[in-house]
Amino acid sequence: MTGIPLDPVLEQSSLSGQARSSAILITGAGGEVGHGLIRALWESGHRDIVALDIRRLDRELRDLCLDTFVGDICDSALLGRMLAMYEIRVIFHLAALLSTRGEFSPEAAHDVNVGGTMALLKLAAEQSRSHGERVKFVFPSSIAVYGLPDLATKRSAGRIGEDQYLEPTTMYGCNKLYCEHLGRYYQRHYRQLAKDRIPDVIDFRCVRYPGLISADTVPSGGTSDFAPEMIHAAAQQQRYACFVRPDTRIPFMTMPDAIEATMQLARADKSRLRRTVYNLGAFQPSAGEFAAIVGEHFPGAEIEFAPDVERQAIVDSWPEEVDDSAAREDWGYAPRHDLATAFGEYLVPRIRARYASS
Ligand code: AKB
Repeated sequence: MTGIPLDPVLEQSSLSGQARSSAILITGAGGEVGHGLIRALWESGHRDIVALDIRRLDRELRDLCLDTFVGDICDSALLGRMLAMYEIRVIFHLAALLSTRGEFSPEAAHDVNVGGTMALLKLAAEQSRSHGERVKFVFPSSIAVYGLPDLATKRSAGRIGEDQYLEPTTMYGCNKLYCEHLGRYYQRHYRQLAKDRIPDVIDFRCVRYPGLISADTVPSGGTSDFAPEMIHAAAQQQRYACFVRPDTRIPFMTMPDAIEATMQLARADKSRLRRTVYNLGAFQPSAGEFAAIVGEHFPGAEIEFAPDVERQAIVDSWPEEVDDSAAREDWGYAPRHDLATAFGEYLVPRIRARYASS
């Protein structure tokens, strides 16, 4: 099995005396990344996936899960019910309110993004204490943690390393950055003055995704959404008004590469990980270059540029390119798709097939 090193086993529950199945928990399971991750875990042999989402998962995904829960990640009674049934060994904590949506209700974003992560870190620490093995906590962060002060700096900064320009301008970016720190805290310093402290109680691993482009799902609530929206609109012969200028450049990667990288980091030998947080990049077309390629593949595409000042400012604060050399060196990150193969081998054939059959 090429999956996460974790055998489905039955454990004796300390709470109820009943056997509890070992499980991988995925929060935000119904989102774009959740769709791909559940499928990839299933294909690599996992039959121990427990999914949690605020909405009921569609049938196809439910069938790939050992169990599914519908509810809020901040609901401690729900988390308690889950723990009464399952020994959680690995957590992929995907649930989040993204950068655009978060600016309409920043406090709600904080509740979900920070409150939810805190609840799960606590759950992970308690699980580690109860079954005696460190829970692996895999956390996707984002290029939204960066905050370049102005366009001139963005254009001259080159490839941004993990520790540069960390002054995010969105609530989502602030939340992700803080949760990266919380993960590091729980891993290294949690209850550092307590007599019964367990050192390194969780195994926290984090990737910073760039904008993601999936052939199977269309994002909502993000600010990097202009690229996936553009290609999905063109494939359906719909006009698209792009909300950023044509010269806007940020890093992107395909969804299969994001899923593979996330699983690769989860599987990586801990002794090789020099950091808790890793940048990921793959290609960084400008919005204009992206539109031109969409036009080559979908000749009738009608794309106009109608920048939205506020959303433009958010994207202008994100880097043009990230330095992902640490991920490449430490755990072999190597995205399959560059811009040409992303379109030619993945996006165009799959998106065409998707809308041809709908
Ligand atoms: C967003 O646009 O908010 C997300 C992200 C870059 O993390 N896609």
